[in-house]
Amino acid sequence: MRQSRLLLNTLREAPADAEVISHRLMLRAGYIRQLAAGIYTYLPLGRRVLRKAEQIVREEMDRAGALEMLMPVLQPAELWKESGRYSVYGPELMRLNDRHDREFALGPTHEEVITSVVKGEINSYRKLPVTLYQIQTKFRDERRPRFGLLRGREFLMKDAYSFDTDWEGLDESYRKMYQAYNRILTRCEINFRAVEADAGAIGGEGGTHEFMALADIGEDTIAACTLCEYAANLEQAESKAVRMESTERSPEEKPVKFHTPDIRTISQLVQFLGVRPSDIMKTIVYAADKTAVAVVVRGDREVNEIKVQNFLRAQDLSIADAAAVEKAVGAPVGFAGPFGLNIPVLLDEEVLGMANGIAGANEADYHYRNLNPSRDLTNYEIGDFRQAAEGDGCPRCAEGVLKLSRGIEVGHVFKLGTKYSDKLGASFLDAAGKSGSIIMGCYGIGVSRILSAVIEQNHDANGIIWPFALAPYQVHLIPVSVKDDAQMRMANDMYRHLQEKGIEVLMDDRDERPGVKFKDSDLIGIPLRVVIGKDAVQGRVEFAERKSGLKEIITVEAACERIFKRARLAKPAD
Ligand code: 9G3
Repeated sequence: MRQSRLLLNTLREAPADAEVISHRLMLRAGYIRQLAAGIYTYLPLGRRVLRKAEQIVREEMDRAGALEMLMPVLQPAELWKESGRYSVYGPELMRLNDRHDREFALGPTHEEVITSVVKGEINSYRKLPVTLYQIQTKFRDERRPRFGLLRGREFLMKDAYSFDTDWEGLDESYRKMYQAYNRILTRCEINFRAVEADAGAIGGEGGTHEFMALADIGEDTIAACTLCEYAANLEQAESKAVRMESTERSPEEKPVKFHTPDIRTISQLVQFLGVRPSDIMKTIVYAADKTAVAVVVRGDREVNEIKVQNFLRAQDLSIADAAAVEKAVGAPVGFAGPFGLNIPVLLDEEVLGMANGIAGANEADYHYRNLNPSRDLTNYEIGDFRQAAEGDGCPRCAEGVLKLSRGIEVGHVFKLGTKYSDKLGASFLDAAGKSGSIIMGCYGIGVSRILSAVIEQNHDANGIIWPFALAPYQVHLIPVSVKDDAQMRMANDMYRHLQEKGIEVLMDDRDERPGVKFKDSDLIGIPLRVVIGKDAVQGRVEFAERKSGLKEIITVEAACERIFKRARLAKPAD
């Protein structure tokens, strides 16, 4: 491609509302332009990278035996009503009416559609298992789209769905997709972790994993063990329950109520009593589907609300407001405690091990001390309701500790089970002629989000550093002066020779000052560069690598050889 013919405008500055580097660089380097909040145009360079990402996903899906198809973006509301999700999702589900006033949704995902398709196409075990996938635009009306392609309202997703006759089959389908995801993200040169995750609203009976690209601006937090393979989204992460030795008097003392005027928070209690947070039973009252529930964790812990919500199987969970607390506890916020409380109490397992703990007395301005749960508490349920924290013991191995880091979710795989096939009637007849619901899995990759994740992990002060497999072009060929015949002759010869060998070349044939050319070249991030300058007359060029910063003056032939070698390396091993 001759750059003088390419629609490419680089910008000195990014707009102020572009907060993360990937968003800033994609705008400045002319890869995307915003049409509306969370809605982007891919200019030619951006489209080429997106297509490369798509192609890597497609090749690995095909290699895993999945079959590509394409479903409509426009989905009849009836399907979502049949699955019961039409009312579950609020304004995030973009809805519209057609000319006959019939209700439709713009597809945010395709469980309903694919299940209804498979229902119509498959009803015998002989046609199973099968995994179908598509690469298609999705719509989710995010309340706060941000970070460019990272959280858009219209984005490109690969979504795959597996269909099996039994759970062992689903495990196998899931394993194949899991392996394909490892290959895809490895080929994209993304530094990622597969983490145990929470199935969330999608439901489903089996496991689920998220593929996280490590990045400080990532919205998710990962807890990973320093020694073993354990890694989980913090929403779901477990940690070893730690027994803290109490500094209080010996446990035979009975609970004693004592005056704590206006002392409501953990830190006020610590201040007032000179105890440690871990001596306190932090009690928070929640509204779980409008029912008041008290959750108790040790004072130095946070409640993990996802774990509480999953334990209670509640549709929604929120901290009870002051009035609800007053009503449920008989005291204002800050004086709730598990002792003598007559609403359901969820006790984190660490609290059970506390000796002579301190907790609210469920009476204004009073607390109890010397609480020993196994002796003093009656109606409670034990579970893991705490948020795992940095340095906690790994729940899977003896010595490891958990380290927290941030990640961008680029992939998510789920064992769905029969949630959708039951609802939409997708069943199969087994060898004995018995009918059963097809067992499903679903597997998503944010194809457009990959571009942002890659840039977050591969950039420097001068711009983007594309991995070879994703770069819009493989070589940036830069004649320093387009008015110099020797340089242009060599540049054109090299351009033609490389193209004939199938190398993707962008030649900067603009009549621009060298400084502008090199600044633009660093910004758009093409991995290999050949500069043709005054050494052209001796048949020599400067060969440069964007990532390593390597720069060498070598012959044209040597430069071509380096390029061919790098291109051969990039071909995926079969
Ligand atoms: C909706 C809206 C937003 C959504 C969903 C439905 C997320 C929804 C979860 C999934 C699960 C998997 C197949 C590919 C992999 C992910 N956001 N999810 O179901 F109506 Cl507005 O999409 N789907």
